[in-house]
Amino acid sequence: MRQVFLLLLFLSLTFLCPPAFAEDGYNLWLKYQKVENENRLQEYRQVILSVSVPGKSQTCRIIRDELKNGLRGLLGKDIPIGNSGEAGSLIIGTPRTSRAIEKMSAGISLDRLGKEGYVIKATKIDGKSVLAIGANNDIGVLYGTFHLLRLLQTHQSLAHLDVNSNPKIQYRILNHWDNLDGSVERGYAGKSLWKWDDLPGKIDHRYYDYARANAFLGINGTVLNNVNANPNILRPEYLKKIAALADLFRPYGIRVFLSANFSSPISAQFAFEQNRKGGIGTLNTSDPLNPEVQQWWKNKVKEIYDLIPDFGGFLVKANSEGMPGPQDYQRTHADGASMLAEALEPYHGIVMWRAFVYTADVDADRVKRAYKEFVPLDGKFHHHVFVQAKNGPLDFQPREPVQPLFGAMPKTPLMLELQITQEYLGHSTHLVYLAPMWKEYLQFDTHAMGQGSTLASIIDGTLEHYPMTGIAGVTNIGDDRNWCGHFFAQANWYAYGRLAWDHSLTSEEIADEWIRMSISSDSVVVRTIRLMMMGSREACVNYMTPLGLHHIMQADFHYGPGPQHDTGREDWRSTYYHRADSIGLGFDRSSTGSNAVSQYCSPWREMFDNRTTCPEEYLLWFHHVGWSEPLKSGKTLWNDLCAKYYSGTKYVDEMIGAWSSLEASVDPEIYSHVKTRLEQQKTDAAIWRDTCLKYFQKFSKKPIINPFSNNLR
Ligand code: BDP
Repeated sequence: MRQVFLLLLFLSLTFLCPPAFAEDGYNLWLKYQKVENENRLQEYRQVILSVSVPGKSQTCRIIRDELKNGLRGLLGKDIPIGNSGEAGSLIIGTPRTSRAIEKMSAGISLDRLGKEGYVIKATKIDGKSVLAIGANNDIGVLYGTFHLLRLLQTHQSLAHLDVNSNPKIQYRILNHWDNLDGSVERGYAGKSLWKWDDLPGKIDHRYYDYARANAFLGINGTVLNNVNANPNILRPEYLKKIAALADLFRPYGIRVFLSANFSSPISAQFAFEQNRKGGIGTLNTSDPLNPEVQQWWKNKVKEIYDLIPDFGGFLVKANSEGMPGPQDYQRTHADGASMLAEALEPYHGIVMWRAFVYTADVDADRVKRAYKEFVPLDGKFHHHVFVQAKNGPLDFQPREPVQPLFGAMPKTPLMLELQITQEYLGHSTHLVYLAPMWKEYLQFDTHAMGQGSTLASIIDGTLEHYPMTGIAGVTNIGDDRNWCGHFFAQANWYAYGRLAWDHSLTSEEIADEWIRMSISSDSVVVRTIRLMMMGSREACVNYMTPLGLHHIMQADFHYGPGPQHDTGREDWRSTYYHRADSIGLGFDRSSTGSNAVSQYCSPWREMFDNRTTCPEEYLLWFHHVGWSEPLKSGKTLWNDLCAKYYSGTKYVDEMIGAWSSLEASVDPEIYSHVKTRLEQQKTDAAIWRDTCLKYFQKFSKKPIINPFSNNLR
């Protein structure tokens, strides 16, 4: 009897009194902790007395479950949730599912909300004060519900609420670089989430939580596999597994896409005989102009849609880093992409064709190659094709100038590819908040159509009126218990999703939301952590690659410094990029150098070209600068370089100090997890600084100066 009592006591303590924090980070932004602010709690309890979510769809069921769970946690009590009738102080639905919403929509038009938008309004229906969430479709209602849960989790007032939200970008996609063997290319958070051996029979509960977390942000598509695509993903046995995931994600508004290998139609036997990479078909070619190849893809696409009626389409890395592509048959990227798009068009599927190409014959300067290959193809792609380009012309470096393709292909919808996983920014060891970096790109004014031609306005279609718009983020998600390895890396997944929905949000706003939902709403905690996060990317640039340096990391692993690394390929070795010599440092891409500046619109072209007007954050990207030349700081290049490296590592010390000051205010498990990683970051940032400075010193022959201690080394 006593044992039973103890067991009951244990169970009630475990399940009825959730800890103040979900210590292991599993719950992401879905923690739904009880609102600590007493005034707010009372306000919420008065406004939300009962909820009505009519509707029979799975999405409506999901909304009811999420609200039941969320409101119980936040309000600390059970709120009745009805699924029919109109009674409720919180009414949620579409004009089709709810008469009250129908009445409300007579006053405010829901038309302009489109398929995914929603309104949240404190209003009167039939003389009764209610809070209403209305949308045209269940998915919009789900997004509106998550918006309300965000407001509650961040303790916002509900009085006079009048929210009108509509995504600025249509395709908001995650790109998983997950391999079929469970490994994740550039993944630093464990193995792949997708348990291929268990699917389709066994469904891991995490798939639901993945879908919830993404729907919370409005992410509406996911590419399940690596761009270095294994053709086997298109075999019937895998398609069944993929269909199981698609079924599960559908009610959350998430469509499934796949990376396709361009050689898929080729038979393995033929490939073997030819000593090339083969596919899963029966043909001996994958030439996009070959009718048999075209038919093979049409059949494959039909097979996919028979299983997954809302399949999104293909992501393709072709003729890049050893991947097969149309150029193997002297065809163009447009030929290859359009052939696939034709097969997908009847089902409304799309192709995301990557512009990450850098064939050496195109130009001696690697960063010019994508532009040179793709701009001449503008207007030649099928209308279901996106060209997907990384934010910079090289490869997700801590800082690059913008990829000049943006603005140069007005007839082709360009999709922006960002990297959430920190391949070049300290993996899941370094605390680096990426929103400020993404904002730097999104707000960059390309001047493609005069002033105001921001990258954001290009990809959201407002500038060039693209018929479809999209953004992709290479995920940092794995099967680690906390999903992202570093607890703070969750903020990058969060920020990507929020910016994909609304790129006008500020990095600070997004950080605030994330901190409040994930760590604490205490104002000192929020302020301290926000400050840590906001400067963390610039610090990373400073201790890795300041002043426009790039690609000087360790070969392959891409974590530590490797200013001398030589992988044998000219355009992969770091000396190719930094060009340190006895005179100075940097790659001359000016009009008298590689002339990469010519790919930018005026006035950037001229500004970048001129050593004195080139923004210093890109200085060594565009210029070879003498060691003793003065910079804007008044210091010589060499001394400024030292100062930047030291300021980067100093920032990590400051983050450690700031984090330590919060020891008593944050969950102990999260505290020590982050503390340990910050200490490692400190060690590794110093290695970056010292390795790079000592290496460059061999050329500059000048003393290393730490401006913060006046030490000479
Ligand atoms: C590079 C990565 C490599 C990817 C490639 C890509 O190092 O693993 O396959 O980009 O984007 O940054 O295709």
